Amino acid sequence: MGRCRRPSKEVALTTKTTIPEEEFTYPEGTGCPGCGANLVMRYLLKGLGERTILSIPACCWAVMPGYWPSNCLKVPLLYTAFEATGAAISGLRAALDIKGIEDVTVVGFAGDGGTVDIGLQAMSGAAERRTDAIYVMYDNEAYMNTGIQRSGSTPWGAWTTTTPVGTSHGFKHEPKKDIMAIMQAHRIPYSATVSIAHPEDFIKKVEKAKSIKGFRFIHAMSPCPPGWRMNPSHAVEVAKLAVDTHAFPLYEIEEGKVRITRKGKGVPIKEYLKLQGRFSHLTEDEVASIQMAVDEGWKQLIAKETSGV
Ligand SMILES: Cc1ncc(C[n+]2csc(CCOP(=O)(O)OP(=O)(O)O)c2C)c(N)n1
Ligand code: SF4
Ligand SMILES: [Mg+2]
Repeated sequence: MGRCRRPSKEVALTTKTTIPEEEFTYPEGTGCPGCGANLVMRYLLKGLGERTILSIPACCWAVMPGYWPSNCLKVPLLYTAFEATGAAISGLRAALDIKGIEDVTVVGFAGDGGTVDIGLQAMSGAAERRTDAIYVMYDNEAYMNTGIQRSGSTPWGAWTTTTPVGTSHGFKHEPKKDIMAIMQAHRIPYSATVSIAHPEDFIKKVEKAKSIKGFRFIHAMSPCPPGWRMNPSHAVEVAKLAVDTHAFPLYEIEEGKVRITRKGKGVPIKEYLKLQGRFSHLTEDEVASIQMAVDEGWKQLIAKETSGV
């Protein structure tokens, strides 16, 4: 088995873009077709460059780099236990500091389960200690690697294998945890939401995060075709609709100040939901209640931007 290789013929870009051309991932990872997490890693590393060390806990991305000696990442990677990303990046930073290495960015890269649930305490400790690192949560809204179990980040109304439709409990009845608010409560210097449908906004935020010292947090929406029961070719379209419907608004919080970076078109939420089989059981009334919750969330975000906090 050889090392993964990028095809020799590069596709020429015809439109002008600020996206750096250099790649720090190879395309032959073992992710599913249409995996949003693949693009999250690709854009993240374009923004950070090769002086980066990753730490990844148990999750899909623990498998996706490939089997040794293959490796689809051009940067060093330290695997860690499911709950330990915050501790692992604290240790990496301390080791680099002892060696006097200042130009390397330490990155924790974990799924939603490994962040909002099992990894929350380690991450909270690292944030509270102001560990100089970037923590990226790729959010596919369930425990995908082990078979689509619900997480604290699964949205209200979604089917998962542990919230099966047609039983007495039915689909997920609890709302998604607001991880951005949790991180804001830690008073970290920078946090941002990013989308694979808006790579320029994504990479700009990563570059900004890289330029800031202390604990930075990136929340990346990450469509998952098998888990979301959708066509793999719809991954970027679904990510775009998440922004346009305000289901996943794009914004950043710098030193406590909220700034929305993309207003979205206010498309009805049903357009986002209807491309995903995990929501296909919902009644019109249930879709209407999701619309109300999304509208309320958007109103609150605008109010935070206007008030400056
Ligand atoms: C302590 C511990 N509990 C459970 C597991 C099994 N496990 C491995 S990956 C995973 C799911 C991870 O979910 P998430 O963090 O959302 O990442 P995703 O798989 O969705 O990419 C689980 C439950 C484990 N490795 N360690
Ligand atoms: S299960 Fe989902 S997140 Fe995991 S590799 Fe496949 S598409 Fe990506
Ligand atoms: Mg997940």
